[in-house]
Amino acid sequence: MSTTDKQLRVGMVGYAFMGAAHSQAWRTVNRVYDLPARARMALICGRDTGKVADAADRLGWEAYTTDWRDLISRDDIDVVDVCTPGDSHAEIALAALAAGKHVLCEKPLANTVAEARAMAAAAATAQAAGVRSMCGFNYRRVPAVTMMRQLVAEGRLGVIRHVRATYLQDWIVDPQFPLVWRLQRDRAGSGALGDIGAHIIDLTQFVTGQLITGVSAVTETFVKERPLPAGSSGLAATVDGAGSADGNGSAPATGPVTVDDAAVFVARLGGGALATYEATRFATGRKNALRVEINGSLGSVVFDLERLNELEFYDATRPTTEQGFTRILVTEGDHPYMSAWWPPGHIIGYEHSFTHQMRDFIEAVATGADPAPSFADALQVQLVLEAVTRSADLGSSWTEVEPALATVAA
Ligand code: SOE
Repeated sequence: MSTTDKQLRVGMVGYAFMGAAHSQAWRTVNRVYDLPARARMALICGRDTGKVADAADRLGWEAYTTDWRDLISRDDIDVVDVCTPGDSHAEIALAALAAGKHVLCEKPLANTVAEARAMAAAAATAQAAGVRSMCGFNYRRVPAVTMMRQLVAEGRLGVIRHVRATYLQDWIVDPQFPLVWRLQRDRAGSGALGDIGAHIIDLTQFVTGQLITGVSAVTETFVKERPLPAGSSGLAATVDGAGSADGNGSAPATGPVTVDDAAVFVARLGGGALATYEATRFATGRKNALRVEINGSLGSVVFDLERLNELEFYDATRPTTEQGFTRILVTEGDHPYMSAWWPPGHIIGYEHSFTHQMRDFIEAVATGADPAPSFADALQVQLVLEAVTRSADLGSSWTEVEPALATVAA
C-alpha cells in the first residue's frame, strides 16, 4: 500500500509475547495503511543466539544480534522497539534516545518512578532534536476505546461521575506455576498492578481526559513461594547449592514471590469522579478480561475486551421510553482505524491494536509529530502505580471492622 520509498529501519529488542505481537504489527502495517514511511524489520535482538535466530526467521526480521548495544550503535537503525522485561527498559531506551533513535517502549515504561522520570526527561531532550518516543499502551488503539474517548470528549456522557475498571487474569492460580520473571520485583517492578493495572490506569485517563489525583489501595500476594523455573540460577531463594529446599534434592527448589498477585484501589479523578480499579491474576476463569464502565450525568459507556468490536452506550438524553444500553458494532469505515480493514461487520482482534499503534508511531515519526502516549504520559501512569504501592504498604486508609458476629448464620 505504501508508495513512499522512505524507510524506517526498526531494531527490536526482545522476542517473547510482546516481541511476537509487535512483529505481527510491523509485518502488517505497511500492507494495510498508506503511510509516509515504510517500516523495515531490519534487526531483532535477544540474548540466546539460537533462539533469536529462530525468532528472526519465524517473525520476519532480516537479521539478528545478541547485543542490544550493537543494535543501538548501528547507523542503519532508525527506530528501537523495546520489548524486554521492565528491568531493562530504562537502560535500553536511554541509550537509544542518546544515540538519536526514535523509541517505542513497552508498558509499563519502567520499574520505578525514578527510572520513568529519567526516561521522560531524556525523551523531552531528544524531542528537541527531532527524536520521537512512545510507550506501548496498545489498548488505546482498539477502535472501540478510541470511540469511547470521542464520546466523552463530545460531552455525550456529560459530567463523569464514576469510572469502574477491572483487568482480570488467572494464569498463576496454580501454586505450582513457576517463579517466572513477572513474579520477581527486581525484574518486573510489580506484579498484576504494573503489568495489567497500568493498562486500565492509562486507558481510563486516556478516555476521560482526566488524571487520577489520589488513591487508596490494598494489594495481596496469595501464593508467597513458588517452584523455581527449570534451569534457574542466581535467584535469592530458600534453596541451597543442591538446588532443592533441603539440600538432598527431595523437594523442588522454591523462591519467594516478591510482587503483588492482585491490587484493588479506589481513586478520584481530576474532574471529581469516583473510580474503582481491580487488577488481579487470581480471577479464576478470567483469561484476559479487561472491562471499563464510565457513568456520566448524561449517559454511560462500557468496553469489554472480550467483545472488543463493540461498545455499550446508554444515552440518558433519549426519551425515557426508548432508553437502554445500545450495542454499537464498531466496524464501520468511519469508526477509528477501521477504514483500512474489512467491510462493516467483519470484526478485528487483539493484534490489530498493535498494528494501529505502529501506524500512529510511523505517521508521527515520518511527519515530525510527537506520538502518544508519550514517555511523560507513561511517567504519569508510573506515578499512579507508585502511589498505589505506597498506599497499600502504609495501609493508612484502612479501617478495621469490629467482628461482633462470631459466625454468619445460614
Ligand atoms: C500479561 O499479563 C500480558 O501479556 C500483559 O503483559 C500485556 O500487556 C497484556 O496486554 C496481556 O497480558
